[in-house]
Amino acid sequence: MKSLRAILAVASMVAAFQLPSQAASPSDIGQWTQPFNLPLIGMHSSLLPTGKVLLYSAEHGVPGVQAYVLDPVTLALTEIPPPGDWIPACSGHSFLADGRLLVTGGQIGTEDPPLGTTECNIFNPFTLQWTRIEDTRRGRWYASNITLGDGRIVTFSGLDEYSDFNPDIELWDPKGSSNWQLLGEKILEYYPHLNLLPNGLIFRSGPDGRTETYNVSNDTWTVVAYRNVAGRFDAPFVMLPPNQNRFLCMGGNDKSNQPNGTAEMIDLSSPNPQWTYVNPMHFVRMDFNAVILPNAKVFVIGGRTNYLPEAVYALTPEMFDSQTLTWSNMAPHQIPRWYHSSALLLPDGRVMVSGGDDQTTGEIYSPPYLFQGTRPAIQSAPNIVQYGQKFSLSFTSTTPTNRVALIRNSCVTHSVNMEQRYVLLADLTNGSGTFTVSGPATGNIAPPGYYMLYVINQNGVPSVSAMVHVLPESLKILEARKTGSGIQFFWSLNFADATVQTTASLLPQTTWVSQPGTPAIQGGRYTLTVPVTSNPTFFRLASQ
Ligand SMILES: [Cu+2]
Repeated sequence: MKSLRAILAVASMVAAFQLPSQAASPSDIGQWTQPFNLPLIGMHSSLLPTGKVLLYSAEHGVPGVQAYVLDPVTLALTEIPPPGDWIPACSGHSFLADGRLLVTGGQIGTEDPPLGTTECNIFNPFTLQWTRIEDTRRGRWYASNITLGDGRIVTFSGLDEYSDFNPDIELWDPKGSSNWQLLGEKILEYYPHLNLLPNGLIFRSGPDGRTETYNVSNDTWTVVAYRNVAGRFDAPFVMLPPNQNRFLCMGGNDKSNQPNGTAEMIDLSSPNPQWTYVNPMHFVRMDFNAVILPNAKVFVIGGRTNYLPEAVYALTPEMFDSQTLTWSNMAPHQIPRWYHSSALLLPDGRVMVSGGDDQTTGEIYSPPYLFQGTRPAIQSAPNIVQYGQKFSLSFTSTTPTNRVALIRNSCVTHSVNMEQRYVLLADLTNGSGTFTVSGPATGNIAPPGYYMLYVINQNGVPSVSAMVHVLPESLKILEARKTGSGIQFFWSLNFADATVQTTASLLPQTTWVSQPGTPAIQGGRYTLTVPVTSNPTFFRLASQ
């Protein structure tokens, strides 16, 4: 505690130094809420399909293991204890197509050097339950997950149960019966920086300087280019919107624990892709986060500007303009957000940051666009968006041209956001109205799962988003079986949030009643048995 007080004293000096020299308005630099208390440090943050945030952690400020679901609007908390003695801190995670979060590994005890567990669990955001799945072959502490275009998940790297690097590349198939399937072996640094490319290859852009693609179908790695800065450990990476072939890396350290502030970009669609420097950040940073905003800018938040002999914190976030490639300082936050902090975009366009070792608080940031006039408002959007299929979207906007974009729900830890992805759908003219928009062409452009659908006006002001479910197929009952007590329905694995509804007659139209019960998974499909109380009764599936 003594050293922590010293650190906080330094931090407050830094805060004073970093304040903008002249009073800037929220429409230029945004605005923070007051910090609010949390019962844990926000080491792992995942935006759920319900718009709530799953937070979990262990030690580093609060003894033991903690997991909570936070409503980012009311700040209400629901405790969701992880099962058994599983410690999910320092795990890997990514979303399944049905909105459940698959978590690989974590920690065994509090050993140093750390030991990785083989245990894996799935969190269901609709029932708020953890379910254990197959263990990985070896332990994974600091592993990265990635969701493929067909909804399968691959996990890479981490330390195993003996504290050795785990070379296994393993695949989990929600329809499979032989999980985890070993795809290949390669020693990779902790928390590899992975993005799915539109061509289906995985691009690994760090944290070390050899950047390369991985082909899941034939276990082939191909070097793309070497970065100018070899080591960008403890730093985020971004697939730079709106083009899914441009990548941005910034800050980090080369394992010397001295951070840098440089930034580099690569365009994989060029004939000979090379990393080139762009303008550096105004602050050197390590242990920070990068959040893609609906206006296609990148918000960089937190980190340390110095490590030894005394940690110094960056309290001034920066905004990267993906068009002009320039950085601007934004409003400072109050609490140091460093190692074990996390930040993610909320459905209303704000950004939540929480954690950092010993920091049991969160703060929510309203970017400048929330002070720049009337926001577009979505009047109707579909629940389900299918690949290559047109859908109808109604909204109001005060500007003639408007953009429609999807941003995939984030899950982030240790500076690494394993899901963050911006999908441009349309640039529309004619202001307000009802428009026909096409869904993403393929799963490699938008892996199946939940996304925030935003309408962004020509000044970069976004609507509140609509949560949409991007899928290859629509919601339908696949099979119904008569049982002793009623009818057992089966539907596609993609719909964890579906419920069976009944009605007594279709004409005249009567109320649909949701049937009680939690769907079970059986043979790779969801199922629920509904008692038949009247005859005739009509059935349908409904999703949130
Ligand atoms: Cu850690």
